[in-house]
Amino acid sequence: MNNRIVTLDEFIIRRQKDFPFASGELTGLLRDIGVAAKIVNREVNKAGLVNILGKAASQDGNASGDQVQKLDLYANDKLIDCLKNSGECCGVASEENEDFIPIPGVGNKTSKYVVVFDPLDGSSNIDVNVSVGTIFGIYRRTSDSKGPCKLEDFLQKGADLVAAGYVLYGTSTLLVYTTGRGVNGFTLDPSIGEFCLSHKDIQIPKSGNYYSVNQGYYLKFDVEMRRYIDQCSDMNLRLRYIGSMVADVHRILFQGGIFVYPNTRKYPQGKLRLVYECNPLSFIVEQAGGKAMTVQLKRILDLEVKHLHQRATIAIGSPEMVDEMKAFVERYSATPTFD
Ligand code: P6P
Repeated sequence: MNNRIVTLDEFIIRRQKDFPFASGELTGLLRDIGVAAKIVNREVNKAGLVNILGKAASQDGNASGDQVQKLDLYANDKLIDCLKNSGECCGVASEENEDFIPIPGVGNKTSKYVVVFDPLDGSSNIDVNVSVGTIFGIYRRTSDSKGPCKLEDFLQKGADLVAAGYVLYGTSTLLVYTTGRGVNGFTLDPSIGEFCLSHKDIQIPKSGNYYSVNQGYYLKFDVEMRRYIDQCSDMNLRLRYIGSMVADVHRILFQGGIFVYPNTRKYPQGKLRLVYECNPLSFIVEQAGGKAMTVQLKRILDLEVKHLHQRATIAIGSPEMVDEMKAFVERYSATPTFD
């Protein structure tokens, strides 16, 4: 077997040939995100040694009301800096910022991409050394390229993503991404400071033995979701829930299973954010052969995006298991559902 090292940079450049009209901007953008991931990884790995653990000074939380961790803000700043310096992106939207951030062009160069990201998803786990992750999505801007980016550039459906990926800071640091031609994974080799191709053409198992849901909210779910979760338990599936969506979905991408975050009284629209959690991860999982829909049976990537921090319910994972969940909702739902 050819075990020659293929770095992320080399792979991205090689894949650029797949896009006959590629001008190299997307390539540059993906490489810059890789650099940001290495910088964030360095701090995540030594978070306990420097004063970036714990809660940030600002007590008012972020746009989603979550308590902000110091490392969240560090990761956010580093991603924004890298994307600003890349010259390949004309704006970013982050979970940590209420509004999008226009990035002025360098010279008379006008970039044609915008980037959405959750800089450090699952950050409540940081202080207890549990895996956290960065999630990103890339859109081609729709606004007039002569001016600054506009809100419309960020409110595109997930189906219009040109690329999406995540970085999982776990026992090793893994970057997984897609540009719509399959999903590939790269493990960071600290000895050479490069992400190296480690998981080529990832395909999600058609079914699996894991289900991932916050069982603590069971009684707060609608009856059809409770019945579906009962069925998972009756089938002796194994419950795995870390409270970090990137880590939970990553397990399912590699080993099969389903991750579900239904609506509850506290989160009637669902808790997870559509723009920078559900859409990018759904693009990746669909590209790997999986499915992702709301628990109201709408395909995640087809959802209208009305505002940056919009929430959604989600059931994502192995195609056969998402279909089973769909069958449950159709059978038990109090109100008939129509496609
Ligand atoms: P709960 C982390 O805050 C996050 O956004 C996702 O990464 C994770 O899946 C979910 O929220 C956990 O939410 O309500 O189960 O603690």
